[in-house]
Amino acid sequence: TPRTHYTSQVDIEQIGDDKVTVCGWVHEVRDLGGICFVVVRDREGRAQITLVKKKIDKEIFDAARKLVRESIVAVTGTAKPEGKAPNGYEIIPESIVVLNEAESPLPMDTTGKVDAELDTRLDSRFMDLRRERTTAIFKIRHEVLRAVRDFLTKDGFIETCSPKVVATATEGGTSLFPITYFDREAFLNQSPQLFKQILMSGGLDKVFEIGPIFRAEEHDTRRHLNEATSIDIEASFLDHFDVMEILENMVAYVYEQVIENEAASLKALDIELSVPKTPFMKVPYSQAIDIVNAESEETVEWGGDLGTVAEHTIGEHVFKETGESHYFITDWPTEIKPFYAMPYENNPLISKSFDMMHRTMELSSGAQRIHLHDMLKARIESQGLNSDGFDFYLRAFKYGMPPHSGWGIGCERLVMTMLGVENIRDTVLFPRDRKRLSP
Ligand code: ATP
Ligand code: AMO
Repeated sequence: TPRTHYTSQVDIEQIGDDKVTVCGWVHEVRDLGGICFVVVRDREGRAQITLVKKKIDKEIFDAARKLVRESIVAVTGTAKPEGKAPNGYEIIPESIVVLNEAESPLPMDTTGKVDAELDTRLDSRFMDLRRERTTAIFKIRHEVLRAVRDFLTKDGFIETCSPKVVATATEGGTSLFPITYFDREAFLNQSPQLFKQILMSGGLDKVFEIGPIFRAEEHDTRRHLNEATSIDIEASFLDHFDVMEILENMVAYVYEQVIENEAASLKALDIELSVPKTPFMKVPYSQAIDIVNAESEETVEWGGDLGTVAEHTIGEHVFKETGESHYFITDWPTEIKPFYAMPYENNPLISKSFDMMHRTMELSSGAQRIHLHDMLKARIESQGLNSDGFDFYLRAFKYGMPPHSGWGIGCERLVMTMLGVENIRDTVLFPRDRKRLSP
């Protein structure tokens, strides 16, 4: 019995008396004696199957009453208008084929009536995905990535893939996962950073990548994963201001597209989304620490990193001033940014780097990069790294490397802040954290 329609696609006026077949899960069986309602659920919604005892074949009626919740069925019949049913129609079945019966009791509730713990839901992700809210998050995540690809492709970016098994670290601060690569030590990549820069020497000019990054974060927070999805760009002949503009426009476009194409999912999550206003406010680092020192209990000296309290203080300050959640912190001290960030010519203590922030957390980091070989090598060494390990990278800077800039933004954090999701794990199908290695 091939499916003819998703439950949301059954359009009575168009279909008339033609037969329809919907396939899905038995969401609910309501047996009222003389009448039996079976609700079948698929990815796009639900359909009511109505069986009136007096009007229908006894065999079908008896079989319908005995359907086990969450079993897989294919229902063929004719659709009739019914105002009280989901999507405004009901199906009078001719046949109900059970393709696979579910065991009971179920490992968790899928009706949304009982609020299961995150851990329970993640342990039974296959069941959790049957909840409307969970499906909605992943439909929106799909739309976010689709819109990102669309935006960057239209802007002339080429999608590339970099290796995930690598020999070097790129981002100070977080540690690497070591792996055995035949008889050598290797690591899971923290970022496509070095590879996207090498591609600038190759002349691809503007590239992007959407792929996994691995970070051995020891701590267990609501906003860190050990495997995350990074959206990265790198572009030649552009400076940090140019790529900040690309970033803010991309974020605004992604919001617009989600509003336009995922209205039903937003509704299921009870979210009214508005598009962030561009350009985002730019707060230089020195001003950011003044805000922290004036408006919070914390003191940050020039050159210090910004912790959670600091980020929140600045976020609230910006929100009060602009009514917007997104902003940039620019001109960071060179020493607390990775070696590849370009220092300002007239004041090398600060760099052409930025973080793009949401009121609640960091969303993205980026910079104009050092494109000069000797300067880059010196920066690597001054950060206490052995430049020999970076030979494969440094070579690309010797024979014609254009000036370039780029950024990386975490897909999960983008979705999380957009939807106000409390825990980042809710935006990943199978999250990897300190404790979780399966499913
Ligand atoms: P009813 O009383 O008809 O059972 P309700 O009014 O209590 O429904 P609804 O918001 O209509 O509640 O939906 C109930 C649950 O059905 C949702 O919370 C969700 O778990 C599930 N559901 C609905 N549509 C889908 C879908 N497309 N995919 C997965 N689950 C769904
Ligand atoms: P950074 O280390 O700031 O920059 O990472 C960029 C963005 O990736 C996301 N992210 C994470 N999300 C969830 N869990 C994690 N453990 C995690 N780590 C990072 C965040 C973060 O802002 N190479 C630079 C980018 C560049 O300069 O182009 C980099 O990796 O949203």
